[in-house]
Amino acid sequence: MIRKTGIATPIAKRDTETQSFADDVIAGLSAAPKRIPPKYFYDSEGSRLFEDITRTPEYYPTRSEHEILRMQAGAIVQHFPTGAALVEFGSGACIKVRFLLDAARKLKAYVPVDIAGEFLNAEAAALRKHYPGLQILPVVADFMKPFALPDAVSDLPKVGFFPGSTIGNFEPHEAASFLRHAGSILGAGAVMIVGVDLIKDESVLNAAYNDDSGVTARFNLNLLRRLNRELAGNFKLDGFEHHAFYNRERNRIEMHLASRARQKVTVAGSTFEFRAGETIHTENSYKYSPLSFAALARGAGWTMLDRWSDAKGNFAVCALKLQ
Ligand code: SAH
Ligand code: AVI
Repeated sequence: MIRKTGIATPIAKRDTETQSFADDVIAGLSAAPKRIPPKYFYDSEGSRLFEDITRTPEYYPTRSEHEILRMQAGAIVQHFPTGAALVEFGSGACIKVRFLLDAARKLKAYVPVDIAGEFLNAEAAALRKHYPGLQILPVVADFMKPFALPDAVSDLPKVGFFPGSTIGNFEPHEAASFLRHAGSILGAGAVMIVGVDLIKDESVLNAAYNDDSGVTARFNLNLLRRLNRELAGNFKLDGFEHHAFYNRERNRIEMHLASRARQKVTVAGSTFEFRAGETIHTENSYKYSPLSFAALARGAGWTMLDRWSDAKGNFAVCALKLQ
């Protein structure tokens, strides 16, 4: 950061959510290399753009996970206790859960948890029409922080659902702390169903995050729009470009926004200088082997009960049990 503008900030009274967004952005853009946490992709437009990504021909994870859930829903729900509440972390458009809701007739409640509140409430309302007998109790929360489940499910056994390989967007140590935290939210004896993207040919991975239609680039650049709108930023959208590549040493896709020229940008009342080519690191998407994921889960207190893959071996859905 090169200076504080000293303006009594254009965001007259920041609510706590906006304040922690501003704090994270100032801390991330003051760091070297610059970074912003990926959870900030998901304003309503970002959530819609993510859904568009899942429909691109290059983005295989969603199709692979759908194939597994379609073929194996019956086997997966065998692990659910009768009368359980299903708690989904990062539920997005609540599409994948329908495979489980259709197969698990004896669920008492579904609790979708997501940071994108407006999108979550709209998707939960749409789901209620399809499952009139099921209690659908959305919770708007950052799932990395402590949050409470609705009172209506406190006495029910819990099953966690964390699809999409969203776990890959954490650093491995954060993934382990998330799993521990999820265990304490779900309680003793809990089962959790987790989607994990697998290590594979680099050309497949690079294509999935560099689709020809440019949707992933729009998803990445939408973060700058959000910074301009919510934190009084003055990012020029054509001043940055989408970069995504597989880092084979660390088994992760990295997404960045690269500055096309030397420039200064003001956001959240602070000004930051960019060199030409300098990037903001916006996301990691870690890929695991079945063994490396089982080891990570074990270290966080979960035993792998079962695992299913799609026919191409692109993706895995894992059933974990709290030790
Ligand atoms: N589960 C869906 C959506 C995946 S996109 C699928 O598999 O297709 C990732 C989702 O996680 C988004 O809906 C995003 O809003 C949510 N998310 C990301 N970080 C989050 C956080 N820290 N707390 C709560 N939700 C988060
Ligand atoms: C939500 N998450 C698992 C996606 C991923 O693949 O890491 C987000 C995404 N980023 C770019 N394309 C999709």
